[in-house]
Amino acid sequence: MKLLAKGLMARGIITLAILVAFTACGGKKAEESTENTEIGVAKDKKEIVVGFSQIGAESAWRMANTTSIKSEAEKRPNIKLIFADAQQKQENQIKALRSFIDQKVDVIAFSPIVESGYGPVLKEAKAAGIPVILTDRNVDLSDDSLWETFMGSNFYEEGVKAGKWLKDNYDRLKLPEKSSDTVNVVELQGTVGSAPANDRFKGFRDGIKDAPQFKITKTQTGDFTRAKGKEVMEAFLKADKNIDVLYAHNDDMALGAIQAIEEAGLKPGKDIIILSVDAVRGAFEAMVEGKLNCTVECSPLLGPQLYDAVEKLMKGEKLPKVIWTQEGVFPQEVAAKTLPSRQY
Ligand code: GYE
Repeated sequence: MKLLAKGLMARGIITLAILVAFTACGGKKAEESTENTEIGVAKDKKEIVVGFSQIGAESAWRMANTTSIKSEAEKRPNIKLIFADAQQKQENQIKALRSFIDQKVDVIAFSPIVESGYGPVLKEAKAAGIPVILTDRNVDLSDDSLWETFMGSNFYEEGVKAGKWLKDNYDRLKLPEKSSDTVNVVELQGTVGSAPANDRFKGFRDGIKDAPQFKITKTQTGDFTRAKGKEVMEAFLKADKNIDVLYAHNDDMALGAIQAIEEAGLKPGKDIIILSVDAVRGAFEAMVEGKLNCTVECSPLLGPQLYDAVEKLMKGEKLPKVIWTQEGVFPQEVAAKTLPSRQY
Protein backbone atom coordinates (compact mmCIF):
# COMPACT_ATOMS: atom_id res chain seq x y z
CA MET A 1 0.00 0.00 0.00
CA LYS A 2 2.74 2.36 1.12
CA LEU A 3 4.84 1.31 -1.86
CA LEU A 4 1.94 1.90 -4.21
CA ALA A 5 1.37 5.31 -2.69
CA LYS A 6 5.04 6.13 -3.05
CA GLY A 7 5.03 4.93 -6.64
CA LEU A 8 1.97 6.99 -7.40
CA MET A 9 3.51 10.01 -5.72
CA ALA A 10 6.74 9.59 -7.68
CA ARG A 11 4.76 9.31 -10.89
CA GLY A 12 2.78 12.34 -9.85
CA ILE A 13 5.96 14.34 -9.31
CA ILE A 14 7.34 13.27 -12.68
CA THR A 15 4.07 14.19 -14.38
CA LEU A 16 4.12 17.52 -12.58
CA ALA A 17 7.72 18.12 -13.64
CA ILE A 18 6.84 17.33 -17.26
CA LEU A 19 3.81 19.56 -17.01
CA VAL A 20 5.85 22.41 -15.55
CA ALA A 21 8.48 21.97 -18.25
CA PHE A 22 5.77 22.00 -20.91
CA THR A 23 4.03 25.00 -19.44
CA ALA A 24 7.36 26.84 -19.23
CA CYS A 25 8.03 26.17 -22.92
CA GLY A 26 4.40 26.83 -23.75
CA GLY A 27 4.53 30.14 -21.91
CA LYS A 28 7.59 31.24 -23.84
CA LYS A 29 6.07 30.10 -27.09
CA ALA A 30 2.95 32.11 -26.36
CA GLU A 31 5.08 35.23 -25.83
CA GLU A 32 6.83 34.73 -29.13
CA SER A 33 3.86 33.62 -31.18
CA THR A 34 0.49 35.16 -31.75
CA GLU A 35 -1.18 32.84 -29.23
CA ASN A 36 -3.07 34.51 -26.41
CA THR A 37 -1.34 34.98 -23.08
CA GLU A 38 -3.50 35.25 -19.98
CA ILE A 39 -2.41 37.73 -17.36
CA GLY A 40 -3.89 36.98 -13.96
CA VAL A 41 -6.34 34.23 -13.14
CA ALA A 42 -9.98 34.35 -12.20
CA LYS A 43 -9.58 36.62 -9.21
CA ASP A 44 -13.14 36.97 -8.02
CA LYS A 45 -16.63 36.46 -9.29
CA LYS A 46 -17.04 39.98 -10.50
CA GLU A 47 -14.04 39.62 -12.76
CA ILE A 48 -14.08 41.41 -16.09
CA VAL A 49 -12.40 39.59 -18.94
CA VAL A 50 -10.66 41.95 -21.35
CA GLY A 51 -9.22 40.72 -24.65
CA PHE A 52 -6.46 43.06 -25.83
CA SER A 53 -4.90 42.79 -29.27
CA GLN A 54 -1.55 44.55 -29.50
CA ILE A 55 0.16 45.47 -32.78
CA GLY A 56 3.60 44.02 -32.02
CA ALA A 57 6.87 45.29 -30.58
CA GLU A 58 8.12 47.61 -33.33
CA SER A 59 9.29 50.48 -31.13
CA ALA A 60 10.18 51.57 -27.60
CA TRP A 61 6.78 53.30 -27.54
CA ARG A 62 4.99 50.03 -28.28
CA MET A 63 6.90 48.15 -25.60
CA ALA A 64 6.09 50.80 -23.01
CA ASN A 65 2.45 50.61 -24.10
CA THR A 66 2.39 46.82 -23.64
CA THR A 67 3.97 47.14 -20.19
CA SER A 68 1.36 49.70 -19.21
CA ILE A 69 -1.54 47.51 -20.42
CA LYS A 70 -0.19 44.37 -18.69
CA SER A 71 1.04 45.86 -15.42
CA GLU A 72 -2.14 47.84 -14.82
CA ALA A 73 -4.19 44.63 -15.32
CA GLU A 74 -2.09 42.93 -12.67
CA LYS A 75 -2.83 45.75 -10.23
CA ARG A 76 -6.59 45.40 -10.59
CA PRO A 77 -8.04 42.28 -8.91
CA ASN A 78 -11.25 42.40 -10.94
CA ILE A 79 -9.54 42.44 -14.34
CA LYS A 80 -8.49 39.34 -16.25
CA LEU A 81 -6.51 40.27 -19.34
CA ILE A 82 -6.12 38.03 -22.37
CA PHE A 83 -3.25 39.58 -24.31
CA ALA A 84 -2.53 38.74 -27.96
CA ASP A 85 0.44 40.02 -29.94
CA ALA A 86 -0.29 40.40 -33.67
CA GLN A 87 3.38 40.64 -34.60
CA GLN A 88 2.76 43.50 -37.02
CA LYS A 89 0.22 41.60 -39.12
CA GLN A 90 -3.37 42.74 -39.56
CA GLU A 91 -4.53 39.18 -40.30
CA ASN A 92 -3.19 38.03 -36.91
CA GLN A 93 -5.00 40.89 -35.27
CA ILE A 94 -8.32 40.04 -36.92
CA LYS A 95 -7.83 36.39 -35.90
CA ALA A 96 -7.22 37.46 -32.29
CA LEU A 97 -10.36 39.62 -32.30
CA ARG A 98 -12.41 36.67 -33.61
CA SER A 99 -10.97 34.44 -30.91
CA PHE A 100 -11.99 37.02 -28.26
CA ILE A 101 -15.52 36.95 -29.68
CA ASP A 102 -15.54 33.11 -29.54
CA GLN A 103 -14.31 33.23 -25.95
CA LYS A 104 -17.13 35.69 -25.12
CA VAL A 105 -14.82 38.15 -23.34
CA ASP A 106 -16.55 41.06 -21.60
CA VAL A 107 -14.68 43.82 -23.46
CA ILE A 108 -12.41 43.87 -26.49
CA ALA A 109 -9.69 46.50 -26.72
CA PHE A 110 -7.17 46.86 -29.50
CA SER A 111 -4.79 49.14 -31.29
CA PRO A 112 -5.52 48.85 -35.03
CA ILE A 113 -2.35 48.42 -37.08
CA VAL A 114 -3.81 50.30 -40.04
CA GLU A 115 -6.97 52.37 -40.34
CA SER A 116 -8.87 50.20 -42.82
CA GLY A 117 -10.14 46.63 -42.95
CA TYR A 118 -11.75 46.14 -39.54
CA GLY A 119 -15.42 46.67 -40.54
CA PRO A 120 -16.48 43.01 -40.73
CA VAL A 121 -14.87 41.88 -37.48
CA LEU A 122 -16.19 44.90 -35.59
CA LYS A 123 -19.68 44.08 -36.85
CA GLU A 124 -19.23 40.53 -35.56
CA ALA A 125 -18.28 41.90 -32.12
CA LYS A 126 -21.31 44.17 -32.14
CA ALA A 127 -23.60 41.28 -33.13
CA ALA A 128 -22.14 39.27 -30.23
CA GLY A 129 -22.87 42.17 -27.87
CA ILE A 130 -19.22 42.70 -26.94
CA PRO A 131 -18.20 46.34 -26.51
CA VAL A 132 -15.00 47.47 -28.24
CA ILE A 133 -12.51 50.11 -27.11
CA LEU A 134 -9.99 51.47 -29.61
CA THR A 135 -6.73 52.36 -27.94
CA ASP A 136 -3.87 54.39 -29.40
CA ARG A 137 -4.84 54.15 -33.10
CA ASN A 138 -8.13 54.85 -34.82
CA VAL A 139 -10.01 53.19 -37.70
CA ASP A 140 -11.41 54.98 -40.75
CA LEU A 141 -14.97 53.63 -40.48
CA SER A 142 -17.86 56.06 -40.56
CA ASP A 143 -20.15 53.85 -38.43
CA ASP A 144 -18.94 54.84 -34.98
CA SER A 145 -21.52 52.59 -33.33
CA LEU A 146 -18.94 49.82 -33.85
CA TRP A 147 -16.85 50.99 -30.89
CA GLU A 148 -17.56 52.63 -27.54
CA THR A 149 -14.65 55.02 -27.38
CA PHE A 150 -11.28 55.85 -28.88
CA MET A 151 -8.55 56.71 -26.39
CA GLY A 152 -5.16 57.97 -27.39
CA SER A 153 -3.24 60.84 -28.89
CA ASN A 154 -4.20 63.42 -31.43
CA PHE A 155 -1.64 62.46 -34.10
CA TYR A 156 -2.66 65.32 -36.37
CA GLU A 157 -1.92 67.81 -33.59
CA GLU A 158 1.44 66.12 -32.98
CA GLY A 159 2.34 66.72 -36.63
CA VAL A 160 1.21 70.35 -36.38
CA LYS A 161 3.29 70.83 -33.21
CA ALA A 162 6.35 69.37 -34.98
CA GLY A 163 5.86 71.67 -37.98
CA LYS A 164 5.34 74.75 -35.81
CA TRP A 165 8.37 73.97 -33.70
CA LEU A 166 10.48 73.70 -36.84
CA LYS A 167 9.15 76.97 -38.22
CA ASP A 168 9.82 78.81 -34.96
CA ASN A 169 13.26 77.36 -34.25
CA TYR A 170 15.03 76.58 -37.51
CA ASP A 171 16.72 79.96 -37.94
CA ARG A 172 18.06 79.88 -34.40
CA LEU A 173 19.49 76.37 -34.82
CA LYS A 174 20.79 76.30 -38.39
CA LEU A 175 24.51 76.49 -39.09
CA PRO A 176 25.51 80.02 -40.32
CA GLU A 177 26.43 78.71 -43.76
CA LYS A 178 22.99 77.21 -44.30
CA SER A 179 20.40 79.14 -46.24
CA SER A 180 17.11 80.30 -44.72
CA ASP A 181 15.47 80.68 -48.11
CA THR A 182 15.31 77.03 -49.04
CA VAL A 183 15.34 74.42 -46.34
CA ASN A 184 15.41 70.82 -47.56
CA VAL A 185 13.36 68.59 -45.32
CA VAL A 186 13.25 64.80 -45.52
CA GLU A 187 10.58 62.76 -43.80
CA LEU A 188 10.51 59.22 -42.40
CA GLN A 189 6.92 58.06 -42.29
CA GLY A 190 5.43 55.48 -39.96
CA THR A 191 3.69 52.28 -41.03
CA VAL A 192 1.86 52.79 -44.32
CA GLY A 193 -1.88 53.16 -43.79
CA SER A 194 -1.62 53.61 -40.01
CA ALA A 195 -3.43 56.45 -38.28
CA PRO A 196 -0.27 58.01 -36.78
CA ALA A 197 1.54 57.95 -40.15
CA ASN A 198 -1.43 59.47 -41.99
CA ASP A 199 -2.10 62.16 -39.41
CA ARG A 200 1.49 63.11 -38.57
CA PHE A 201 2.05 63.50 -42.31
CA LYS A 202 -0.92 65.87 -42.69
CA GLY A 203 -0.35 67.75 -39.45
CA PHE A 204 3.28 68.53 -40.23
CA ARG A 205 2.40 69.99 -43.62
CA ASP A 206 -0.23 72.19 -42.01
CA GLY A 207 2.25 73.24 -39.32
CA ILE A 208 4.67 74.63 -41.94
CA LYS A 209 2.13 75.70 -44.53
CA ASP A 210 2.75 79.45 -44.21
CA ALA A 211 6.54 78.97 -44.37
CA PRO A 212 7.31 78.20 -48.04
CA GLN A 213 11.07 77.99 -47.41
CA PHE A 214 10.54 74.47 -46.04
CA LYS A 215 10.53 72.03 -48.94
CA ILE A 216 9.82 68.36 -48.29
CA THR A 217 12.23 66.86 -50.79
CA LYS A 218 11.91 63.19 -49.83
CA THR A 219 9.38 61.17 -47.89
CA GLN A 220 9.34 57.43 -47.36
CA THR A 221 8.16 54.90 -44.81
CA GLY A 222 10.54 53.51 -42.19
CA ASP A 223 7.73 51.41 -40.67
CA PHE A 224 8.29 52.93 -37.21
CA THR A 225 11.42 50.80 -36.64
CA ARG A 226 14.99 51.81 -35.90
CA ALA A 227 16.44 49.42 -38.52
CA LYS A 228 14.22 50.74 -41.30
CA GLY A 229 14.79 54.34 -40.23
CA LYS A 230 18.52 53.79 -40.63
CA GLU A 231 18.17 52.03 -43.95
CA VAL A 232 15.95 54.70 -45.51
CA MET A 233 18.10 57.55 -44.20
CA GLU A 234 21.15 55.88 -45.75
CA ALA A 235 19.34 55.80 -49.08
CA PHE A 236 18.29 59.47 -48.72
CA LEU A 237 21.88 60.52 -48.03
CA LYS A 238 23.24 58.43 -50.86
CA ALA A 239 20.88 60.10 -53.32
CA ASP A 240 21.62 63.65 -52.10
CA LYS A 241 23.56 64.91 -49.07
CA ASN A 242 21.90 68.29 -49.29
CA ILE A 243 19.52 67.66 -46.38
CA ASP A 244 18.87 70.36 -43.76
CA VAL A 245 16.12 68.81 -41.65
CA LEU A 246 14.82 65.35 -40.81
CA TYR A 247 11.27 64.91 -39.54
CA ALA A 248 10.62 61.35 -38.33
CA HIS A 249 7.16 60.10 -37.36
CA ASN A 250 8.69 58.39 -34.30
CA ASP A 251 11.82 58.47 -32.18
CA ASP A 252 12.98 54.97 -33.09
CA MET A 253 13.28 55.88 -36.77
CA ALA A 254 15.06 59.12 -35.84
CA LEU A 255 17.52 57.14 -33.69
CA GLY A 256 18.21 54.76 -36.58
CA ALA A 257 18.65 57.73 -38.94
CA ILE A 258 21.09 59.36 -36.50
CA GLN A 259 23.37 56.35 -36.94
CA ALA A 260 23.13 56.63 -40.71
CA ILE A 261 23.96 60.35 -40.55
CA GLU A 262 27.00 59.72 -38.36
CA GLU A 263 28.20 56.93 -40.64
CA ALA A 264 27.92 59.37 -43.55
CA GLY A 265 30.35 61.68 -41.70
CA LEU A 266 27.77 64.31 -40.73
CA LYS A 267 26.74 65.63 -37.33
CA PRO A 268 23.13 64.82 -36.40
CA GLY A 269 21.46 67.71 -34.58
CA LYS A 270 23.85 70.23 -36.19
CA ASP A 271 24.41 69.53 -39.90
CA ILE A 272 20.90 68.12 -39.98
CA ILE A 273 18.25 69.38 -37.56
CA ILE A 274 16.20 66.43 -36.36
CA LEU A 275 12.75 66.30 -34.86
CA SER A 276 10.56 63.33 -34.09
CA VAL A 277 7.54 62.15 -32.13
CA ASP A 278 6.98 59.97 -29.01
CA ALA A 279 9.40 61.40 -26.41
CA VAL A 280 10.78 58.00 -25.34
CA ARG A 281 13.82 57.81 -23.07
CA GLY A 282 16.18 57.11 -26.00
CA ALA A 283 15.15 60.41 -27.58
CA PHE A 284 16.01 62.30 -24.40
CA GLU A 285 19.39 60.58 -24.27
CA ALA A 286 20.04 61.59 -27.89
CA MET A 287 19.01 65.17 -27.08
CA VAL A 288 21.37 65.26 -24.09
CA GLU A 289 24.14 64.23 -26.52
CA GLY A 290 23.07 67.02 -28.88
CA LYS A 291 22.06 64.63 -31.66
CA LEU A 292 18.31 65.20 -31.69
CA ASN A 293 16.73 68.66 -31.53
CA CYS A 294 13.15 68.09 -30.46
CA THR A 295 10.62 65.38 -29.69
CA VAL A 296 6.86 65.82 -29.56
CA GLU A 297 5.26 63.81 -26.79
CA CYS A 298 2.93 60.88 -27.46
CA SER A 299 2.17 58.95 -24.31
CA PRO A 300 1.95 55.13 -24.41
CA LEU A 301 0.84 54.91 -20.76
CA LEU A 302 -2.74 54.03 -21.62
CA GLY A 303 -3.27 51.13 -19.17
CA PRO A 304 -4.93 53.05 -16.30
CA GLN A 305 -7.37 54.94 -18.50
CA LEU A 306 -8.20 51.76 -20.44
CA TYR A 307 -9.31 49.82 -17.36
CA ASP A 308 -11.07 52.88 -15.90
CA ALA A 309 -13.10 52.94 -19.10
CA VAL A 310 -13.68 49.16 -19.00
CA GLU A 311 -14.96 49.37 -15.42
CA LYS A 312 -17.27 52.26 -16.28
CA LEU A 313 -18.64 50.32 -19.25
CA MET A 314 -19.34 47.31 -17.06
CA LYS A 315 -21.27 49.55 -14.65
CA GLY A 316 -23.43 50.59 -17.57
CA GLU A 317 -21.97 54.09 -17.86
CA LYS A 318 -21.67 55.72 -21.25
CA LEU A 319 -18.21 56.75 -22.36
CA PRO A 320 -17.25 59.87 -24.30
CA LYS A 321 -16.61 58.93 -27.93
CA VAL A 322 -13.03 60.22 -27.73
CA ILE A 323 -10.64 60.38 -24.76
CA TRP A 324 -7.56 62.42 -25.73
CA THR A 325 -4.21 62.13 -24.00
CA GLN A 326 -2.64 65.47 -22.98
CA GLU A 327 0.90 65.90 -24.31
CA GLY A 328 3.77 68.37 -24.60
CA VAL A 329 6.78 69.22 -26.76
CA PHE A 330 10.36 68.74 -25.50
CA PRO A 331 13.21 70.64 -27.14
CA GLN A 332 16.87 69.71 -26.57
CA GLU A 333 17.34 72.52 -24.00
CA VAL A 334 15.09 70.82 -21.43
CA ALA A 335 16.26 67.23 -22.09
CA ALA A 336 18.82 66.82 -19.27
CA LYS A 337 16.42 68.24 -16.68
CA THR A 338 13.45 66.21 -17.90
CA LEU A 339 15.15 62.85 -18.55
CA PRO A 340 15.15 61.55 -14.91
CA SER A 341 11.38 61.98 -14.59
CA ARG A 342 10.45 60.26 -17.87
CA GLN A 343 8.44 57.11 -17.31
CA TYR A 344 9.02 55.46 -20.68
O1 GYE B 1 4.34 56.72 -32.29
C1 GYE B 1 5.25 54.57 -32.71
C2 GYE B 1 4.62 53.24 -32.61
O2 GYE B 1 0.66 54.22 -32.57
C3 GYE B 1 1.31 56.14 -31.37
O3 GYE B 1 3.27 53.45 -32.95
C4 GYE B 1 1.68 54.81 -31.86
C5 GYE B 1 2.95 54.78 -32.70
C6 GYE B 1 4.18 55.37 -32.07
O4 GYE B 1 5.27 52.23 -33.16
O5 GYE B 1 6.48 54.62 -32.08
